[in-house]
Parts: sequence; structure tokens; C-alpha cells
Amino acid sequence: MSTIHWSEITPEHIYRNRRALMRGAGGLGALATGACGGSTAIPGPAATPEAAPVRAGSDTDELGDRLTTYESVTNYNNYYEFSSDKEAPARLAKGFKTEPWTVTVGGLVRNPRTYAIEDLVGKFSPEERIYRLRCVEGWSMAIPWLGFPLHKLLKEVEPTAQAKYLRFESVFRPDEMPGQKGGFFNWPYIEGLRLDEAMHDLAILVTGLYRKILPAQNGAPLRLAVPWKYGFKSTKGIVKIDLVDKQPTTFWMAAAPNEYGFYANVNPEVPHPRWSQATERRIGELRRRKTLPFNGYGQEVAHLYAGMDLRKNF
Ligand SMILES: Nc1nc2c(c(=O)[nH]1)N[C@H]1C(S)=C(S)[C@@H](COP(=O)(O)O)O[C@H]1N2
Ligand SMILES: [Mo]
Repeated sequence: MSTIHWSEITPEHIYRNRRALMRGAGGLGALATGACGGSTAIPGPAATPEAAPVRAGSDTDELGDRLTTYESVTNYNNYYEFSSDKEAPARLAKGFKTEPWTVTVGGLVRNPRTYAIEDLVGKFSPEERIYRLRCVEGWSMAIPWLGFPLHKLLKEVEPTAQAKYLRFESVFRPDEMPGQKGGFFNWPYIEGLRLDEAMHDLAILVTGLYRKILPAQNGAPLRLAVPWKYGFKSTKGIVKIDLVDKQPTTFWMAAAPNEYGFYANVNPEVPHPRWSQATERRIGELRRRKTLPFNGYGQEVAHLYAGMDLRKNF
């Protein structure tokens, strides 16, 4: 009877949640005021009716920079499962089936679960978050995502005391993803976060952008956005999340351990072995701009790395 697809009800969710958004739910209000709820060990949405107005619906990020156009966000992509050519995923991902889709959350948790994507979206209503995305290659964007904080999902599955890291696994479908046919890389794409990083309110699971359903080339139906880290940490096409006790070996660490570390925090002072990270090109702009420590989210996240040598833990 009721066959309304979840992607069609998403805009209404947004509409319904707009009042909550405007009151400063989650990280948006925090971002706009620079006082993020994530400065506590177990962050939660610090929503209060008195919170400062937020930038939902704004066409700039909290630093005042224009959003990258929808056109660029959806036509200039890194998605090696399809191709290493950034203009190819938009074309090659056309018709990629993102439903049915399940996400299995397991490992060191009390309540392991497999979610249908529509259940995830129904359960954790999407919020708009405007984040910068800084690729390790030296380009960046400002993107209005729709998603929900990863800590909401973690709260439901209840990591055990042994859980120290998360391991994210992307979809493996070599018949549909031509990049997975080559022998060079170790598929599937794997990424990871430390548990306290994953609990930070800025770390979100993304289901949309520009208030639309997430396009396949951007990682539909579910991808991460971890805005203080290089873009490769933001796993696309997530099918599995495991809580583990050891630091996972990621896709890029396996491919080039001297070039890509586990932490991958945006850091203008630590060059990539083959290029500087001091500046970046914002897509749509001509001049390069300075790269900010932690991609401009240092106030919110620097405490996570207190006492760590960020050159060693690159
Ligand atoms: N599964 C998967 N996730 C991935 C990648 C990839 O190749 N495969 N590329 C990463 C890199 S390097 C970047 S910069 C971002 C790009 O996200 P965007 O295309 O939505 O801007 O996705 C990240 N997530
Ligand atoms: Mo990237």
C-alpha cells in the first residue's frame, strides 16, 4: 500500500526537522558559534532552544566561504571503485543499484545489528551540516551534507569496553565497479577511526547533499564525513562497520604506508612525501588558499590528539 520511497520522504523529514535545525540541533549551532558540543568525551546534540541561530540553508560555511556548486560536488569525485579519473564516477555510477542495501554493524558491540538503509534513515532523521572537505591531493570543497552523527548509531549498538576502533568496509561489486577489476589495489576499500574520534559530534554518516538524496558517485546510499581529516577517511558505499580492538589497516595504508597514515588529520605543517600540504585549491576558485590545521575544526577536535606527535601519527 504505502510505497513511498525513503528518498522521497527525506525532504519532508528535513522540513519537519527544520524548526529543530533552526534552534541549533547538533553540530550546526555549535559550528556557527565555535563552541562545539564535541569538546566533551561523550558528545551529544547540545540542542537548546536558546542556542544561537544556525546556518541551515545558508550558502556559506561558518567561515563565510561560498558553498561549492552542486555541479562540481557531483561531477568531480574520488571513487576508485569506479575509476581514478575524477570526472568518470558521475558517468560510471549511473544506474548503480543502492537498494536494497544493508549495513551490518558488529564486532565488539553488545547489540550487533543489520540495518536496511531505509531503517537507518527513518531512525536517525537527517540534519544539514555544512562541512569543508579537504582532499589529501590538495583540493577542497564546502558541501552541505544531510546526515546524522555516527555516535547515535554507536549508542544503539553499544560498543563493549574492549572496543577501541571502528573499521569501515565499502561495497565490493567488481561486475558493476570497473575500478575493482584491476589487480593493484586491495579491495574492498577499508577505513578506520579511533572510537573517541567516531564519537565526536562532527563525525557524521551522510545520506544526502544539497537537500537531495546522495548521488551514487558521492557514496550512496551511506558514506562518512569526517571534516577535520583528509577526504580519504570519508568512506563511501559503506556496507559494514565493525568495532575492533586494534587499529585497522586501511586501504591507503596498505597501498602506500609511507604516504598515508591512519590518522590523516588535515595538517598544513606535515607535507605529503610528494607535495606540500600548506595550501589547497578550493574547487571553483583560481588562487590557492592556506590550508587550516584540522581543516578549520581545531577548536572542536584538537583535544582528541593532546600529547600525540602529529608528525609521527600522520
Ligand atoms: N569507498 C571509497 N570511499 C572513498 C574514496 C574511494 O575511492 N572509495 N575516495 C575518498 C577520497 S580520496 C575523497 S577526497 C572523498 C571524495 O568524496 P566526494 O567525491 O564526495 O567529494 O571520498 C573518499 N571516500
Ligand atoms: Mo581524497
